[in-house]
Amino acid sequence: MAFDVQEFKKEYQKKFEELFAYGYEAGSKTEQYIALGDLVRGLYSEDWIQTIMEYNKKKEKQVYYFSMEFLPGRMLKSNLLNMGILDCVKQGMDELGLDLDEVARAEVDPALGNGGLGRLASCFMDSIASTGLAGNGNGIRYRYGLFKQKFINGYQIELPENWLRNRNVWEVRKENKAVIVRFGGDVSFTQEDGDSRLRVRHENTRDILAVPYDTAQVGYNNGVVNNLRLWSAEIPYGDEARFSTEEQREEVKRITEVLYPDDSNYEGRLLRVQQEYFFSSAGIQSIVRYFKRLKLDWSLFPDKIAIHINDTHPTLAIPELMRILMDEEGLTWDQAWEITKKTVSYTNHTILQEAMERWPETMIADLLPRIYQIIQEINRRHIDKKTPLYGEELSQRTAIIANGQIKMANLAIIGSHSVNGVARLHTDILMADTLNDFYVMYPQKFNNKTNGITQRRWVQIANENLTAMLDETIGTEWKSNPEEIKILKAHRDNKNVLDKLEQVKLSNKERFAAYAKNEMGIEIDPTALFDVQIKRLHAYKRQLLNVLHILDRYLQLKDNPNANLQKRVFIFGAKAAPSYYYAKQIIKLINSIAYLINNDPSINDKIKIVFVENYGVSLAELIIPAADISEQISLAGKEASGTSNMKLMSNGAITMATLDGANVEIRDNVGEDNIFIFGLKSDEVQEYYRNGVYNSRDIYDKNPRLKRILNLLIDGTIPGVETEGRDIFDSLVMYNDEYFLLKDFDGYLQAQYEADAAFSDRDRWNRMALMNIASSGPFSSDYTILRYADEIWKIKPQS
Ligand code: 6GP
Repeated sequence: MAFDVQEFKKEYQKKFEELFAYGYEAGSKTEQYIALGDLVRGLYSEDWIQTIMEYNKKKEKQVYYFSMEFLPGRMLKSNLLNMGILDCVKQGMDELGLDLDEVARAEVDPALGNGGLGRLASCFMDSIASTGLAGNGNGIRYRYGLFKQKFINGYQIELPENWLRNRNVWEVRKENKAVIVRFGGDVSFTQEDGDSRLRVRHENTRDILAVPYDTAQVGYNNGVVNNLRLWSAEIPYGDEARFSTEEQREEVKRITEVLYPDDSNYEGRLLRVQQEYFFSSAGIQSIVRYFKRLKLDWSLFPDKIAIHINDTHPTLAIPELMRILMDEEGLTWDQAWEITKKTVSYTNHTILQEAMERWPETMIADLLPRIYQIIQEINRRHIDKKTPLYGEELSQRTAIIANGQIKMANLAIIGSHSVNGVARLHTDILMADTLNDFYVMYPQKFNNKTNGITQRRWVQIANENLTAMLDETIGTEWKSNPEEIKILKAHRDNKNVLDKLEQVKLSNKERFAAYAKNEMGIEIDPTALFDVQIKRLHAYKRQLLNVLHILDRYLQLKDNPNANLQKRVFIFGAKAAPSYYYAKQIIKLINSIAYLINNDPSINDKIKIVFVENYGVSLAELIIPAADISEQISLAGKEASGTSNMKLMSNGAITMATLDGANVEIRDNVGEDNIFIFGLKSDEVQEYYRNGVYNSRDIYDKNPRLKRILNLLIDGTIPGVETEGRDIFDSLVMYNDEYFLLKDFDGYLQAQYEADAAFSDRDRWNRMALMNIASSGPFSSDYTILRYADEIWKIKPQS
């Protein structure tokens, strides 16, 4: 985008005065940010309109990415970067006496997702626009995002996150595109004289208005501006009388009021299914409305539209599309079914049973009577068709409805043409185990799409120092073609380059150290090894294994204050689901250990623990560039992919990993010498589960070193964790350690010692970091998205 600094300064001053009626110098940071955001939105608006018009004119096939969660992070700098005006605006702001970074921090980070799944959706939106694909997002405009986390006395406290408090400059309310979503009511069938068709009558429904708020998704230097559409629930115009009591009005608003704060445990709540149907139905209605404008035969629907459902949360899009095609557009069951299956594709993000969505049949029957009938019919036909082919038993195991429950994954698989996992190992487990019954029936539906991340946000924006160093060393091609970063490998033995890399890392660590000091009052040494574990708190992710390692070091230093141990800073960021009691106990434990160790003078700063509050996208951007070690230590087979592993690698952290999720592929790319691998493998874990011979109590009894560490949890050494320490001890020792921490402990320690040794050899470590950066290109979400486009959605980048 052509733009010069002088012009920008003039425009900015004008915009500010227009909005606030005084000079920008006197404005607050928030006002200065709003003026800039407003200006930027104006700058891409023409491309936005143009992009959509082009798609319509060319009747381009478009993909609609349905996701209950999006975690975009702050959008200002990302938009400026993608528009190609970041440097210009930075300079202009500077000349106006403003610091762009400071102004950018006034943007509230929209936390409309829980973790990996939501952030993946946002990386994908960026990559879809940046690779020039015709794609749209479809989701929910939650009034409150994921809770804000505070620690009080070491315990997690959840506060509401009112992210819209200062106005959202990026969204555009599109009242004229609103649709009605209907709940409840009575379904009957009528047949007019001379009409061969049975007509569906759906009356006495509770009607809710779905109003879309659109946000531009700006592509990287390509003029493409796609759309992310988030729906908000409102009372239909002119229908106020039917919602006369406060209670009734609240009920409507409640649908899009708050994001469910759990990403691993599924709760069958009525409000959640209302949310799911609400945005699925609104999205499908707006797609059908668009398709009808093209004036094409219905059979061409799958040639113009691809609908992707991100996990099972939007699965009701399947029966909803069936309903509209049959009840409203008059297609037959067979026609509608053919279209639906060819249009929809589904990604699975977890094999954890507790995360698999199931709804009570009665709930769906009451809330969505017509949808319920359609699901029943899909199920009936499925069983009828498959029983003769696969026998009663297998067919029944794949039923959508069983024991009074509706299984959403089964509906998603049966009603779509593609089912993908998110890393090679994960997909293998789906096919061989979790979804094996379906794999037997539909082998051609299954495929893998290993996750990716956008280096635009995670390197270019988060790590400006590294970006500058890369540009200087290998040129700028890597920015538009991430694979090209592999050229860096040629410099692996160049001492000058390795030293520069070390400097970059050090300055990022200094930046984080300043944050720790100012925000948390913790002093850390930027030359220490920064050991980072940032992700949701969950037992399978094994933050506790990290804790056991810290306690081992603590004991060594207590025994011998001069023990020759690498100085380390352990950095944690993690939210626990509010109802996940055990995860919250682990948070309390880590905070208590941090208090104990950080304040113990005999430890002499050889261990510091920093548990940041309210971890999210913005904090990730601060922590990831500062990391030396990336902890990816989930029990093998449990983490579907992981994506922080990719972000950390791209920033030169060395992965400490089990062979789980995408770690396996990271190892393949980076090579054994540039990663630390330990622990049980997925098939070994499976074997233990099958034969049931694991006995953690036995390990505790026979391993004195581990026993001594575990006893710290219950002997009063750690202050204030009487209950937590006991419960956690019991889970590991008495209740047989579900996630095999004790089994993997020795291997983990060994790997950590190797890391210490490697870190003390500066050239060796820097070379490892370089090799990680140089091998990270294939994990760009641009490539992931191009594979989705080519193999699942059948759409091509625009020229
Ligand atoms: C997560 C997986 O746990 C993580 O391994 C993966 O990288 C990420 O999805 C993106 O694919 N799953 C979820 O966040 C989730 O809610 C239902 O699954």
